Amino acid sequence: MRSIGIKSVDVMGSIGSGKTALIVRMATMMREHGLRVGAIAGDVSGEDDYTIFKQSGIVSVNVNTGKECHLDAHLIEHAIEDMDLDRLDFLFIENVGNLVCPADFPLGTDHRMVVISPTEGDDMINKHPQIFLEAEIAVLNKIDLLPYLDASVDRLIADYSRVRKRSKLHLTSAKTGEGTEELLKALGVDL
Ligand SMILES: Nc1nc2c(ncn2[C@@H]2O[C@H](COP(=O)(O)OP(=O)(O)OP(=O)(O)O)[C@@H](O)[C@H]2O)c(=O)[nH]1
Ligand SMILES: [Mg+2]
Ligand SMILES: [Zn+2]
Repeated sequence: MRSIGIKSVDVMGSIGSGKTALIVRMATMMREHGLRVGAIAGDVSGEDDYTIFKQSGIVSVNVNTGKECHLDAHLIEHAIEDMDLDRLDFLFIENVGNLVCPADFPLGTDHRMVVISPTEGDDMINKHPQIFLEAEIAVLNKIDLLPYLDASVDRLIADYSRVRKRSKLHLTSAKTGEGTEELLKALGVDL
């Protein structure tokens, strides 16, 4: 993908943490700035995320993994056969939601990002350090919900800086848009 001048990110993270919502939010911002954005929707089954991407006007391909709980480079190779990559500037690849095996299967993307949210509790980083080691970008999404939850952001930040020294946990809300411009900067997209 790099060889044809298209930037890409593998979006990993827990189930329901807001991977699709973040991609839609960021892709919309990018498109408003004239960038051409595509997305691959990786799910065990169904077309839910694919349909959301399509409805948001994002060039999209659906990949169902069947019994597998992660995408792999071979699946992506086939998925991009169906995409006109020459017409894209940036490709989001939404991985299957889980914090375990996607970490072990790099897809050849420029960036790897992992998304969690405070509704899963504040022990996700401590329980799944490996994926936070593999991904160079980590996101705590749904921060608009923090006032209603007991999850401690301080604990998540402390756990993250222990796992990945000198890296910063990005705080976002796909709902309000907070933190998404900065997250795009981390992905090399300066709007
Ligand atoms: N309040 C709030 N809700 C959010 C936010 N991001 C996503 N949601 C909601 O959380 C639910 C799950 O969001 P998705 O974007 O589908 O999550 P996902 O990580 O793609 O889920 P899977 O693909 O099923 O693993 C949806 O109802 C979203 O509207 C956010 O920042 N704040
Ligand atoms: Mg999704
Ligand atoms: Zn798996």
